[in-house]
Amino acid sequence: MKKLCTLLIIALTLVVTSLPAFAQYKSQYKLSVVPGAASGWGKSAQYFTDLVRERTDGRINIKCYFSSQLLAGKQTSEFLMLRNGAIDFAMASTINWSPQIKPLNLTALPFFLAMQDDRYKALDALSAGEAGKMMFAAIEKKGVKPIGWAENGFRELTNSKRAVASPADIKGLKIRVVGSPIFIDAFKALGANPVNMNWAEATTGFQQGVVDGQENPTNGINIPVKIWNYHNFITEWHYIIDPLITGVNPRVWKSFSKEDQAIILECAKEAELYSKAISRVGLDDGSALAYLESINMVPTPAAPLVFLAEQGMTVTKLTPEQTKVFYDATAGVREKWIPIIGEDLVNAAKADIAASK
Ligand code: X2X
Repeated sequence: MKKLCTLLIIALTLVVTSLPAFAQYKSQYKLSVVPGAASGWGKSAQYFTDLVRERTDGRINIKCYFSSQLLAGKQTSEFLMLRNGAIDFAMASTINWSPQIKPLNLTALPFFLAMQDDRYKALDALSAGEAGKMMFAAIEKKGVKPIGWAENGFRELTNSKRAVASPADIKGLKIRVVGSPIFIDAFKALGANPVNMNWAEATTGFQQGVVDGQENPTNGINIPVKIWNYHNFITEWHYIIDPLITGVNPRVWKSFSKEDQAIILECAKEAELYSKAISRVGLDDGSALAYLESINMVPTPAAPLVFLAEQGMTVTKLTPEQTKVFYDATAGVREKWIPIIGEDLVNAAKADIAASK
């Protein structure tokens, strides 16, 4: 009997010590997404988590929670919940984290990227460059591990009242914006009447006519939510962009083996390519479509502006001269926000963009 017990203990010890590190992994991890599953952002998060599950042979099983489910609808509390471990992962907009991390307002500086020759190239240069490193360092310092970029998209204005091609046209319009202060400043500078509203309540607000308009990306949000059901006018003004950041709670990140961390980073990189492509298709120089064809994942519609016109929307595309009028009208907003974001970061972004030309 004693012998049997000893053998059993030896056997058990052997089993326990030979168990790989993933024995301590959770059976499921939670990833937060603010908009719905049908958004480009939702699809990007699903793409990322599917890849991770597949490449780790199911060791890391991440479930996407869409529509701000984990946030009780309050999107600007996401960063704090991820930091304190209530959430394990998030694919998050810089906009929703910017109340806690001021440098993330960089890409929300009105018309800063819209004024560049190639706004996508400029964005890629800054996110892959020194500015991107500084933004990631700021996130890490505040207690979340950033592991990759993705993209919601350049944000375009829609409204139910009239075509907007100049600041005079937007004057007096009630526009729903996210609860991040730079938006209030930008829309006030244009003479509009900005109203804070969580995305979770926004479509009901559009339906009830509580606001006249809103701003969100064409491919990523406006088409998936069928914005033409509420608004007949869209202005492609590219005034800001919200890149997305995939982030992990640092304790969760440390619990993964080095090998699994490497796999997750690789999946985040591929999700970035996919996410950028679905956000840009039909709106860039054709690179996005070429990439989606190469991975056999071309979405419909692939020509978003034609599609929106077919749904009855009046599409106004600003000329560089018209963009410049908006740029000048928001000079005070950039002046106020550059010191809050950090002069160093803004200069680093300008240098990254200049070096990419
Ligand atoms: O609230 C929005 O407009 C959305 C869904 O784009 C963000 O979360 C930034």
